[in-house]
Amino acid sequence: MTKVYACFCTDVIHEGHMNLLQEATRYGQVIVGVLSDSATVSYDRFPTVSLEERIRIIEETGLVDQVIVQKDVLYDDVFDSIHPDFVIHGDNWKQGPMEIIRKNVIENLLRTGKPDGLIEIPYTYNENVKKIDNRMREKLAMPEFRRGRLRQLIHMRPVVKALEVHSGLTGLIAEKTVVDVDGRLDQFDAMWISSLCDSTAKGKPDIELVDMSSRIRTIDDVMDVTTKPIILDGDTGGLIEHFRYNVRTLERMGVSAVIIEDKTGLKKNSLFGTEVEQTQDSIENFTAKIKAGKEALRTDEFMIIARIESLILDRGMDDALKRASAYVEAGADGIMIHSRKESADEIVLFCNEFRKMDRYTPIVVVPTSFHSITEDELAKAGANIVIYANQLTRSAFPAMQSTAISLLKNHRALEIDSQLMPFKEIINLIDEF
Ligand code: SPV
Ligand code: MG
Repeated sequence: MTKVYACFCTDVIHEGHMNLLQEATRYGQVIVGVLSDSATVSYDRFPTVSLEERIRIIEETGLVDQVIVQKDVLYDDVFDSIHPDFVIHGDNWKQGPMEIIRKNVIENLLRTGKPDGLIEIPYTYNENVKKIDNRMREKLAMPEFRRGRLRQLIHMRPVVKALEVHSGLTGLIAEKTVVDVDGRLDQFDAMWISSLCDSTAKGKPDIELVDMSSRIRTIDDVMDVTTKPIILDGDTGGLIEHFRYNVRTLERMGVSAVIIEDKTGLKKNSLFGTEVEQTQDSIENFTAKIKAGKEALRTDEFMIIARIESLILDRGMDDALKRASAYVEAGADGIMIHSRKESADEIVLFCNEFRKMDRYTPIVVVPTSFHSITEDELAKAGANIVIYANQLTRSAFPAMQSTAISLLKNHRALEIDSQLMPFKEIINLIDEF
């Protein structure tokens, strides 16, 4: 019998899906592939219901002969296993990132001798569908749904990629940027609220001067318009007595992790290294801080990640590894190892050595100065989270400065205009409810 195939990555069935399935039944036996969790996360948003539930809602439409799990956003495996005669999809995939999926389907249809096998039907996007879409996004943004997702992503992604954000707008860039590279779709998994960039955005130095109330304000701005998990750069974590309260607040807000660094006294940014005076905390005090934070938690979702500054402060690999063991022993849910060398050698060595003693505790790295190593190479070394900690701020600042210079030099806006994004495009980023 003729087979018609459709891939679904939805958590809710609406009239648009029903129309598509009705149409599919006209062509033959209907097979639906429900996109797996990890494939969904790689190109769309995090599912709000389980894979089993997503399969169940498709079966309940009564219009489908068979449901399978599609493990990749591209259709090669589907063609090899199911041999569909037709693929049906809404015409919304003709533009934007989904274009490469459409191209992949067309290539597969040609490869399997079905050049007329593509059925595209007008995509349904009315007020009701928009409302359902918004509701799913709002659910993902709720603290109880957002908080645990970092832990989940660590198991679902080869490496979790976090982008620095310090405002609603930068949050939207992290949330919505999707690219196709070499025929695959990719996007950021999480957001990093950097102390350096949050301070810089306020024109202040990165010395814990921007206090927790202000950092919370930034988190709130970001949370208001995004759904992805948030990792907060918690500086030194401050006094143990304060850290307890702050952990409780962050957990309640739906932040997924806080990373605290083992420094004490006046904190300076790590990229200054030993050029400025910086004091590393004692293992004893820092482990007490980790323990106090862990005791304050009310869920097992929130992560307290301990950041080791031994390589930054030229204290050596042995010191870094000794601290890593002590911090994990104290309850740290992850280890961040930092370096300001251009070569990633010491980071890779740390990861390799740490993995010999600990196979599972997540490792976080921040490839700012060792920027030529790729995410794949870091993942192979044993890293689980890669944070792009300041690149958005460093690209925005020179762009804004050159605009200011051009306006002053030319006494008008004409000369710079071709470099500027039309406001309409910026507005498109912003959701209206
Ligand atoms: C930050 O982004 O504020 C960090 C990472 O702490 S670094 O600037 O590299 O120290
Ligand atoms: Mg910082």
